[in-house]
Amino acid sequence: MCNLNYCITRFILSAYKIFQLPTDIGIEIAFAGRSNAGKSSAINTLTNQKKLAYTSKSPGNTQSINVFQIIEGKRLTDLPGYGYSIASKEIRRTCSNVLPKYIQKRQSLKGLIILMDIRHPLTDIDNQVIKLATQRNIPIMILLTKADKLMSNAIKAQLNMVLYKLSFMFTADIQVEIFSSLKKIGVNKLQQKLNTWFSDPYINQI
Ligand SMILES: Nc1nc2c(ncn2[C@@H]2O[C@H](COP(=O)(O)OP(=O)(O)O)[C@@H](O)[C@H]2O)c(=O)[nH]1
Ligand SMILES: [Mg+2]
Repeated sequence: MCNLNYCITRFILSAYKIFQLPTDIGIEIAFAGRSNAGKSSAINTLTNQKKLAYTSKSPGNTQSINVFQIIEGKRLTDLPGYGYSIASKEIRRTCSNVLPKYIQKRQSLKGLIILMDIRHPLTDIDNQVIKLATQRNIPIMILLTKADKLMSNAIKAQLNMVLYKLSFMFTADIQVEIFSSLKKIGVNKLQQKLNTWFSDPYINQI
């Protein structure tokens, strides 16, 4: 297993359409979740960089796929937040299909991190995203974010509830971890998972 140094990750580009993405080779791991779930914060925490992925208190204003490169051929993507959006109708119209298209078509997509606020996990749209990824056998890890907002008993209850629901909704083996960018909880688990996905020997690497 390769242990990548995520601290050297740098921003490459923002894509509003699939064709604007980098050439579809190598390995890409995507971060998905509702607006405000904590995607950008998780990428910043993972890479130990304060402003790499833009974090915002106003939800719904990241409508592009933001692409980051760790090293040549190994990338992270911050997908558009779903759920609710304050973006203009124009932006919504042009972007509404980007997320499902990306999950269904992107060949270099080899793993999906789905972030959910631990207080509001498994919304209908989260479940649709899980379904799309499992249809292509894309491995999934769920991070229950903002765990610092709950006491430990409530954290355990939410974790068990999510595992229970997943077990009868999906046959795929989905790892679920608690996470907090604020308290740095679950960061090692996330790194380990990414290291495994990035070192898959069956994937042609450039
Ligand atoms: N308490 C707490 N707040 C967080 C955490 N992660 C993110 N946030 C806050 O949640 C809001 C949305 O975070 P952001 O990373 O921009 O979410 P995104 O829309 O999914 O990219 C921001 O105000 C963050 O400061 C966390 O682990 N704990
Ligand atoms: Mg964001």
